[in-house]
Amino acid sequence: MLDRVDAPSDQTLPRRIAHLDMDAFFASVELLRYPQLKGLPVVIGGGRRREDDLLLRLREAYPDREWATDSLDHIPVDFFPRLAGYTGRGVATTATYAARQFGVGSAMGLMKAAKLCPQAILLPVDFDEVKRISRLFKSTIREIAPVVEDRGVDEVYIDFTHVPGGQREGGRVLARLIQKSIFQATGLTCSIGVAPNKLIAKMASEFNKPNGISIVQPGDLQALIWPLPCRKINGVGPKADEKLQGHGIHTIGELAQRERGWLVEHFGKSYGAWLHEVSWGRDERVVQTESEPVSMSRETTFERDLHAVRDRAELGAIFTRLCQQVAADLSNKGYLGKTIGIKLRYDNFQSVTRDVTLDSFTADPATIRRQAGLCLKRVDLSRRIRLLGVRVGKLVKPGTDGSVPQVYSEPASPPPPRDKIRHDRNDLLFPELDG
Ligand code: DCP
Ligand code: MG
Repeated sequence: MLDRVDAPSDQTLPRRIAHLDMDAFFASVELLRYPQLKGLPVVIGGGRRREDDLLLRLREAYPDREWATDSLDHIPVDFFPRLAGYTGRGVATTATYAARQFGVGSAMGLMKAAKLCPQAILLPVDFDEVKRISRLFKSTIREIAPVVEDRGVDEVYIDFTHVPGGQREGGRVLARLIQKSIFQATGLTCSIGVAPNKLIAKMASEFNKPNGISIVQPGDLQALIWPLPCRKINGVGPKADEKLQGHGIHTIGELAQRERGWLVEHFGKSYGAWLHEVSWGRDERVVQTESEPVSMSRETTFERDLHAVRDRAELGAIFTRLCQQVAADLSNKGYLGKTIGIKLRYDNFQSVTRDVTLDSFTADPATIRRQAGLCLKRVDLSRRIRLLGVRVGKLVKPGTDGSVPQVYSEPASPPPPRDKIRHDRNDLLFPELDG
């Protein structure tokens, strides 16, 4: 048989991956409701929105006028609560760009924000509206580019490679179309980075915020990526950054100059090798559409490294919560899983995983916790831990393939073979994980 030699195959197209992130998302959602606040410093924080608070006060202040939810855009700017004089323990979830000019930002205590920008307007978050707009902007993108990976309430990855316009000007043409369509559908702006992979796209979406587009080509690594601080890498947190700084590594370029072997020696086999790859801009992860998850997991990096003995209660509680969260994720998306696993990262950044495959499928939090607890007994718990994760894999979605998998109820298999760790000791460390 002859090979086809005509039209060039799509396979020859270079990968173009976009990361899209909404601008000042929670705050922008509030500005849709109160357009009179556009351009002003607004901080979101201090609790959930109670629909009628503002209206009640308005009716008291201006009893001669009709106030309803459709007249919110007539509320005088002076009527909105200000940050000035704020006392309390509230935290800013986000702030408009006008407020950021005063140094106010996400995760800042509201008392500190009040000192920096007392005139800022303080509004609570409306989660229902945030979720509605989140669904709306994502469905708008999917109509234009079908391969979209959901990364949370206000960000997604999009595979531009095979979408019309996705290669033109490095992806700028398609990015512009998406920005325009989202603005038409929601009234909100977003920023987009287009790059050869997710890792760089994620960094690039921040380059021109707000309402910006940044294009990064493979040849731009040295000029655009290497000057950035290591902390800009999605996956380098404050702890890892501190350790890198301790070795005199401040920028991604400096990281790239270290030998892979040196990084592995100091940061562990998997994290060290990963650091090396990312510093050279390499990342092969595909854009994972929601329809076919391979596994679901939850993990958390602790505020401080925890020890299995000294922080037993705290660690046990976190572990249980992770199991409950994974179980909830499974139920919410309608999945059951067969493989339960854990991941630990020690204080020296070395990671270990353990898993067990059950005889039948489950989404039951207690079962997941029990099995994950057994996995935990197979690892070294004498060292301090910086990260803990729980994963459920081998997923099925009952009803999608005509078969209904049996739901797991009781342990069907004996505990996995014991390895060199002393279990009597770990039993002692995590007695509450046995139940
Ligand atoms: N958020 C939160 N707590 C944080 C950070 C963010 O609740 N510590 C919420 C509020 C943000 C939303 O998540 O509006 C999205 O987070 P981003 O980091 O994307 O921040 P913004 O969209 O607000 O701003 P930016 O324009 O920098 O993306
Ligand atoms: Mg955002």
